[in-house]
Amino acid sequence: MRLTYTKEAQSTECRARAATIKTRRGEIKTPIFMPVGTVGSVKAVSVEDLEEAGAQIILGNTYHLYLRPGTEVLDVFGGLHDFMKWKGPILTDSGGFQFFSLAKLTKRTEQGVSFQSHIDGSRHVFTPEKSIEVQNHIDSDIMMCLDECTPYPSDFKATKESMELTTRWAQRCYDFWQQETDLRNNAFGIVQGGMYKDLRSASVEQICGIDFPGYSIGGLSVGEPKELMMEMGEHTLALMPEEKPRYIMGVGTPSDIVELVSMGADMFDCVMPSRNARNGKLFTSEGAVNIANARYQKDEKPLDPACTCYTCRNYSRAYLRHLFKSKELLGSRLNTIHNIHYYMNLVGEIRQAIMDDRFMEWRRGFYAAMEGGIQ
Ligand code: PRF
Ligand code: ZN
Repeated sequence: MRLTYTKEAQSTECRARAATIKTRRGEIKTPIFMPVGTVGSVKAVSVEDLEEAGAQIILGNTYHLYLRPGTEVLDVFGGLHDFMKWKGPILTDSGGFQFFSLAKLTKRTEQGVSFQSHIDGSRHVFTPEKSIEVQNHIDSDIMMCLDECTPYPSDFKATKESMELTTRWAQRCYDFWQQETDLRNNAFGIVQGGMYKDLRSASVEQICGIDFPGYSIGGLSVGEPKELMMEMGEHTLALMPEEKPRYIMGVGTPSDIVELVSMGADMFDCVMPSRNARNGKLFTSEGAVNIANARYQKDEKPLDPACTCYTCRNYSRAYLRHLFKSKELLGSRLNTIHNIHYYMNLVGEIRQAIMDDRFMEWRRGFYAAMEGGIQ
């Protein structure tokens, strides 16, 4: 089933918008944050924890799931959903990004990418067609095209060549999806173009010229200064179609999300809430907290008095600090529950503010509450 995107509100002060995306596995209310479940688990938490935190759609990684457990195991369960027991929509990244960050001896040709597994050193080849084929076995509701995330910094010529390769691969992904699958799931194109506005414009023209049900922006938050990321994001978002979802890959901090929503973005994913949780870095309505800090040793208050998550309803800062200092596994779980709840609550508040056309006012309050400690 091809997903539908129905806009429900448009801010009169900025480009922020709220919508409902309908997939065959349920609705997604945007703007949305998607927790990252790389290998078929959002690290440290259960599907029930995710549901209680308000997650609507989660992310999986084709590179990881292909290497382990592999499509033969997933086929026994008819895909990832029944394997991990998550009933809602799943989006899978194509592998394009992970090859370059994780795999060894990566070699890219026109045909695709050959790489060595980071797990056992075995050699594999991924083509655009193969990536969609594997994602079709995973049975993710949204499959991403194989792309090349251009490193930062890269010169104009290298960025242009890389961006044009991503376009050719996107067309091959589209053709395979249309001709070799039953179209029960959706494929999204990925815009690249590095830090060059004319290449971003050209990429939008090429990628959004292919009739995907949605589009994403890749190649941001790869080491560039924040202002440059925002400049590229704003430029690119403004050129993308109005009537389809816009997804920013691998971004970002709470304030990144607030800013990119104001520029017209709908979907986000990032390991930040889950990874930071395991490192004791917790997001609160008053700014970031490092739970290891000695000031919390005897603190009986909940982590964030304004938070309604399971962790904040039941436990003290002192206990969370103790679990973290003792490297207890429960600490990772409780911290992850809180941080994911924080992100889901953040996008929920943003959405409500857009629906009420008071997003800019809400944004001022969001920054004021941080007391200068912007996160
Ligand atoms: N491409 C893909 N996945 C990604 C990225 C990308 O450029 C990024 C960059 N922020 C994160 N994840 N396929
Ligand atoms: Zn909480």
